Amino acid sequence: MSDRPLVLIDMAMPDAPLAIVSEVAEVVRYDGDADLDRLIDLHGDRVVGLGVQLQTGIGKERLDRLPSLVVLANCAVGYDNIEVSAATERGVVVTHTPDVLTEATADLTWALILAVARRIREGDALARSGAWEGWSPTQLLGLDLSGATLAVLGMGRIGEAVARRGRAFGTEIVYWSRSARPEIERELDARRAELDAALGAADVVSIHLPLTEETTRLIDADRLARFKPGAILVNAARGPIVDEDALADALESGRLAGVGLDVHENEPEIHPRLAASERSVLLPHLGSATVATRERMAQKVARNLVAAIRGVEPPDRVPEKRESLARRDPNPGTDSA
Ligand code: 8YV
Repeated sequence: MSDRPLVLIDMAMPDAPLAIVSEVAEVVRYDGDADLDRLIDLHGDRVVGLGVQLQTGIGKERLDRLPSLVVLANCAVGYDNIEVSAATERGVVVTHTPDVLTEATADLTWALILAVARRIREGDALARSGAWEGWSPTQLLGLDLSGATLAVLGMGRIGEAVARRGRAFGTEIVYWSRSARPEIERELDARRAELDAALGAADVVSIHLPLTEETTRLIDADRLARFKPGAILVNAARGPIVDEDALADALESGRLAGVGLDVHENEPEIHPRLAASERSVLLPHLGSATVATRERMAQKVARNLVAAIRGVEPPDRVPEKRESLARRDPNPGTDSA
C-alpha cells in the first residue's frame, strides 16, 4: 500500500459503481467488522473515507481511531448504525442512500402484506406437504385487501410509495406522520390521524419510520392492544421499533391475524416464538435487495465519497441531527426514509 489517502469500503457492495473512488484515493475493500478494525489499526491515520453497511456500527470509539476521516458513506437510507452527532463533532460528513431504494422496499412491503393477508406461506407449505386433500371452501381463508384500511406509520418516501400501491389494491389509506402531507391526502384520498386512532382503524399496519429514541419499541404491548382485532402488522423499516415479545403474545393470543417482518429486533437473531408461528412471514432484511437497487446504492456511496473527499458538498448528506420529536409534537409521527 502507498501513502495515498485511503478509502475502506465494505466488500458486500458491487464493484463497478465504486470504480470512480480510485480517482481520489486508494481503495481497499474489507470483509466484516473484524477486518475493518484490522485495517483501521494498520492504516487508521490515512483513512479519509469509509463506505459501510448497516450492520457496522460507527461510534466514538471507531471515529477516534480515524483522525483523518472526512466522510462516512452509509450504504442504506437508514443510518441508525452511525452516531451522527459524534461524527459531526469531529467534522466528518455522514451520507446515506435515499430515493434509489424506495420502490424496491415498497414492493417488498407489499409482498409481505399480500403474503400475510392471503396466507401464502401456509398455502405453499400445504401444497408441498403431500397432505393436501383437495379444494375446500373453508381452507386458509384470508383478508380482502380491497376495501381494507391500510395504516402507514411514517409518510416519508417509502411510506408514500407503499400508500400509492395501496390505492392500486383498493385500500383506504390512513397515516401517522410528523408532517402533514396534504398533496398525498388529496391525491390518494388519505387521511392523517393520531397514532392510536390509526392503529384502531387499520386492517393492515405498515411501519416506515426511522429508528430513533422516540420510535424504539413504539409498537409495544399497550399499542398492540389498540390494534383492531384480526389486524395484520408489517415491518420493513427497523426491527427495534416493535417489541417482539409483545408481538409474539399478540399473535399467539389471536389478537393479530398475522405479521410480516423484513426486519428484526436483534438481527440476525429471529424471535423463536415468531419463527414458530404459522401466521408469520419472516424475511432476512431484503427490502432493497434487487440487483439494480444495490447497484444504485453503491453508486450513491461512490458519488458521496468522491464529492466529500474533493471538498464538495455530497449529494446525500444526512440531516445532522434528527430533532427530538417529543419536543415538537405531543403525539408525534416521524417521517421515514
Ligand atoms: C439495507 C435498509 O440497508 O437502506 C436501508 O435503510 O435497511 C436496506 O436498504 C440494505 O439492505 C443493506 O445493506
